Amino acid sequence: MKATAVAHANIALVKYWGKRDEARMLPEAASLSLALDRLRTTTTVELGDFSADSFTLDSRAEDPSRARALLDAAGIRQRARIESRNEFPTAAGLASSASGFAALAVAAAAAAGLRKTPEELSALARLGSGSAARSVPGGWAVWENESARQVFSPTHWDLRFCIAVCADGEKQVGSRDGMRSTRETSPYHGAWIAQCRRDLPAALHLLAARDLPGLGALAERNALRMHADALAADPPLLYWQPATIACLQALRALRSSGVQAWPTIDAGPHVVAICAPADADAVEGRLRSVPGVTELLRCAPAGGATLLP
Ligand code: 2P0
Repeated sequence: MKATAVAHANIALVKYWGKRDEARMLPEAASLSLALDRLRTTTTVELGDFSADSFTLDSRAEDPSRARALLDAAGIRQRARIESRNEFPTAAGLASSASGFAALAVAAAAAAGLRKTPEELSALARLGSGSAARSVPGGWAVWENESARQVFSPTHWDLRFCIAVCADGEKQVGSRDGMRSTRETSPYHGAWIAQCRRDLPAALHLLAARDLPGLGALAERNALRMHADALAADPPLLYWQPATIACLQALRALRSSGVQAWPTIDAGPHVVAICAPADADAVEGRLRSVPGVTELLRCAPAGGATLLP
């Protein structure tokens, strides 16, 4: 009746920005991501005869309706008491919904005594948040339809992801509304989706070959094209802060001095620099000196969602 699971958020190198089916939470194009060790969420689900569902995130009460939709989809009718803890700054807008819904799916199924395959758990997590589908298998994961699958293990390639936190506070437009508005109003959206379909096979090839300059440059282009699509929405979606652009310039300058590091940016202001472990000190040192960067978080590859004993 009670279970606890841990999951890691992920960063996409080929991003998901647009649904082909909103009700079923299916993406227009496939995406590729890596789970990150320090972006960890622990969620406990207790099922019982409570008067109502409750959901706390870092001890603050939150609306349980998205969690309830996931439980309903799993056939769980009992009321749930859900407690979730993030080991990273949620307020800074790092992608906590991916790790949160992945941990919730795994913990809820276990609490209800349901036997589900990894694919079924990934599909369940997707109903909470699309990117959560990729946090269930963890490692390098591809999500195309109902569920995501791991395509390379976290040990395939020892990389570092240095997250430069570029603003405090929640972002103004959430991903769900942002991608809907972009899909409906951006004249570039068709080109963005077509590009993602070309980027995925190329990225998998570069990933198999552990080609950092190739994959890093692809990830930077993919992220900037996603933002170009969002910038072209009506009303425009501008997720960046001055520090975001300063980080992009800093990484460009680092590369011209021989340090190999490439940026990616989700639907928010933070910059995630991809580099080899040997270069992580130099990358972090440079990003830390950028005005407006408030925090740096160095992450390594992580695995999938797991149940705690
Ligand atoms: C990604 N993002 O691939 C992209 C890149 C943000 C930018 O997945 O509506 O929270 O719950 O499916 O998964 C964030 O979107 O949106 C996201 P919903 P989600 O990581």
